[in-house]
Amino acid sequence: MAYLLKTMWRSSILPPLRRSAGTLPPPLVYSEEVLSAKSEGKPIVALESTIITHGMPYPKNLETALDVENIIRQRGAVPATIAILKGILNIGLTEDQIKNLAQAKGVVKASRRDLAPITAARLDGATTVAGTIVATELADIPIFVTGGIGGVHREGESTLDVSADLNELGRSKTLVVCSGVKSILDIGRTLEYLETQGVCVCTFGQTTDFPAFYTVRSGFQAPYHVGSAQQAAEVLNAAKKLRLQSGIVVAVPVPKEHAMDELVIEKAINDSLAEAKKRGIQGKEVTPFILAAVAKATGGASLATNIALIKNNAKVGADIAVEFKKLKN
Ligand code: PSU
Ligand code: MN
Repeated sequence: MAYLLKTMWRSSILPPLRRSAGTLPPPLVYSEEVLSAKSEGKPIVALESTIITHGMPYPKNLETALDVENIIRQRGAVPATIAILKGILNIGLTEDQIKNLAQAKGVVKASRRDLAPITAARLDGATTVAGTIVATELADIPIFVTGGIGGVHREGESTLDVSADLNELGRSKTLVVCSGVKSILDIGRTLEYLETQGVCVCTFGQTTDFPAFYTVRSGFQAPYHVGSAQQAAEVLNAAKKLRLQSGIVVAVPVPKEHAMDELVIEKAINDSLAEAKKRGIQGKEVTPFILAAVAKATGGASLATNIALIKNNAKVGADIAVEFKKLKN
């Protein structure tokens, strides 16, 4: 094991990491594109991979993953899709690696608690928001784009089903761009929990109306809003200077023309939640099950909304990364 880690360290020419004597560097591999972006000081945007393997069906998952990467490139930043391949944490994937992942069976959904066993057993793992944040901290990539983060599930006060994404946000320096929290979750309690964790939640735009993923408004308020990518970058910069070690959520509402009808989505979610309960779906299976059931119940409309919002988030995230680089931090 020690030998493997040493060889990987040399072969991937990692940038220097602060480490104490006697500890090994983390087993990371950078894609060529991300490695040169790092050495040239270009802005980088991290992307998760659970959305590819567990969040969307093939081939839409593949098309979306590649489109999102290209949007980030067009805005002047470099995408780094993150996944574990044969036990190695990959920061940036090639097009072929994304193609394989999009069709692979048996890829493990990898949150923080799954990272060590997947690495030890040399398995493939698709990182959730929490898993991806662990990687972005190791790779020093402060900006990460996704569709939606996990949260407190409905009835979470009795099931204790609270996504590890929220704790990870509480202990990381990452800024996550998303479209808020889906109403498959308890949005109010999710915001309360983020507050407890010290996560700075900002909406992107002129109001503090917190978005509900498929729809523009959830009925809940975020404590802050940022009016531009530059302002978001300034908040990230201030957090860095203050050495807060806790995360920021930038919640971007889905563009109006792609938003779903509130009643249609609420009914689809309620039916899907009832079905999940009836079937006894539990633990990490809950979110993927409900996402698929909602997509089916809406005849694919929810999937189209999901794709539209993540593409829009990619634009915002890339712009924030570009602005963040301009700041003398
Ligand atoms: N929400 C989505 N699509 C997704 C997920 C959430 O719209 O693919 C994934 C993300 O990877 C997120 C994870 O981090 O689900 C949360 O899972 P859980 O609730 O089991 O923590
Ligand atoms: Mn859960």
